[in-house]
Amino acid sequence: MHETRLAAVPFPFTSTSALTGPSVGTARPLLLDGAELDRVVEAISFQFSDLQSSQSCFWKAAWMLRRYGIIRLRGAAGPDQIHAINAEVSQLLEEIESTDHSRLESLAYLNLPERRVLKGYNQFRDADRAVINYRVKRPDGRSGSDAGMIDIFHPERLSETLGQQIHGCLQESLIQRLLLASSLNRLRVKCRNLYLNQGVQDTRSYHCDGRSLKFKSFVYLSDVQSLADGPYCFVPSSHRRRRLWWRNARFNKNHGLGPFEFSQLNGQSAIPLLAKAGDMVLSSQRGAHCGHPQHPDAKRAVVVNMYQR
Ligand SMILES: O=C(O)CCC(=O)C(=O)O
Ligand SMILES: [Fe+2]
Repeated sequence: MHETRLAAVPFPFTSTSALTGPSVGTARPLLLDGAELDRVVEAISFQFSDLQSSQSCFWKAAWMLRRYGIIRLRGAAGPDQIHAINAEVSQLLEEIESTDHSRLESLAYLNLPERRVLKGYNQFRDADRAVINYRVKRPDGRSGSDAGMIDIFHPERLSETLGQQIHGCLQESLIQRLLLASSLNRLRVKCRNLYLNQGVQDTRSYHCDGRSLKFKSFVYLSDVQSLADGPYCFVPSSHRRRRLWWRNARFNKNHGLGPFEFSQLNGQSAIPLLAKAGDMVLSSQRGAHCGHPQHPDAKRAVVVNMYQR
């Protein structure tokens, strides 16, 4: 069944669409594509409604997540839900891009390119209001800045309507049960985000979000059909490969890179998680992942939920 289909992917993979990047001495994985990609992603895909109605589907999904570190859940949110949330998000985006921020400033921290009020992930995560964080180029010019991305922390606090819609599509109680079955740990929701990417090209390369047990669920609000749309990418099973992590950590230390970069992924393969609006990707953040650089005209919107102990 699923397991054999995934395991049957030949090594090394034949795909040629590796990401290319400017960073010196780093080696990216090959990105699967075509029929090979379809086969691998189908094997880790489940209908969200089957997860709710079938115990065996639920346990299979939990097991696949444990083994591969990533699954795709089709139809976590319905078309009406997605349509409604997108209407709210586009109004919000219009307001962010306008010159009048008085209303937004009264209910959120606005971290705009020319005016930073909060600094660093922990301050954003622990803020008492929503944070609208406009990612900018790094002062030292290093790559991977996600410049141009609007990363909204705690978007559910921006309005009651948006709050209800976000809670509706995140399906937290089922995901928490699934994570318990998969990781044997009770995980809590630590932070919700809304990623708004419009032609973001300088995305951070492969990395993990630390070494502790952490999962993210990504509900796509827009169809992500090709690499140009900037899909989430993941190296299957990398969350459990300690030696791969040590090899990367050693290289990073010797070359002045951060400990959580996956800079040495030569010979590995990654999958871009193409999916439709309403689908959810559930991922172990210990694994090697990145957002693929977008075409300058492409747009992507994702609701993100972070689970930790
Ligand atoms: O933009 C993306 O798809 C990935 C961002 C990322 O690295 C993360 O959410 O941990
Ligand atoms: Fe990440």
